[in-house]
Amino acid sequence: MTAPSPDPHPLDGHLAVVTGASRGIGRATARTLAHLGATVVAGARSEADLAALAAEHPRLYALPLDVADPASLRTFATAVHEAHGAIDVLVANAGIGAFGPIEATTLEDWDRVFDVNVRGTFLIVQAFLADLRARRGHVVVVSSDVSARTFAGGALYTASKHAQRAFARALQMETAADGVRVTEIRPGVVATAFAEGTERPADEGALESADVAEAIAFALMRPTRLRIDELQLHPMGQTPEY
Ligand code: NJP
Repeated sequence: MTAPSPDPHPLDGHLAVVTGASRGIGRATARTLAHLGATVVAGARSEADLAALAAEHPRLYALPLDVADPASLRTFATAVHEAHGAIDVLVANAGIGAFGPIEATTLEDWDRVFDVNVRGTFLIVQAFLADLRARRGHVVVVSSDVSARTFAGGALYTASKHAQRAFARALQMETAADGVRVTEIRPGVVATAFAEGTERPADEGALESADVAEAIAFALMRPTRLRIDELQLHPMGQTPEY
């Protein structure tokens, strides 16, 4: 007797929004979820990159989104609802970094990072929370391994990631009774444009974006009786630390 073959489209019938999907982890996640059967709306500011992504797969759609701009967020949420209806999955991935000593950090740096990483996460979750409650949906917050540790020169970025972690946990507490699952994804170094302005080749010192996308898909595909609160993943070349 042959074993039953696994469902090739386990996310069939799911509608997902992925923020920060024009490159890096978000783009890999949008691709992965579409290949697993989900309909995916990819949001970011780089419209040409989004259009190229949407052209890759019939279940991939793209809409412009600036999570730091409340008006852009409202327009995005309205367009998603009008075109596709209520969402089942929100991957709040859009994020930026800025590093340096506290003396050299400007108020503009501080506001820019918090507006995207913290306020942007709050606003995108709030925009879709009614859907997620109604659909017993799943929120994935891509924070960082530094959401629970810090380092010199990382005050601004790690404070924003600690804030995302606290937000994700409070969100879980407020929505568990409605069957909503919240998963915090905490990657170490990933070979993206994030830190250096150019995509670095993945090696033992960095994860690939697809590694993080697969971790996200794993969390989404668990049976609804269980919830993965957080997943922390590191390249073997990154020094283990606590
Ligand atoms: O970075 P990158 P990653 N509104 O720069 C978008 C976290 N993380 O994939 O708007 C909407 O390749 C931007 O799109 P665009 C990190 O903190 C990373 O590595 O077109 N979207 C792009 O698609 C972040 O939360 C590492 O410029 C906005 C995407 O965000 C997440 O992983 C380690 C936006 C960024 O793509 C994805 O970062 C770690 C806005 N206002 C955590 N601003 C790592 N790479 O090593 C930016 O621990 N985006």
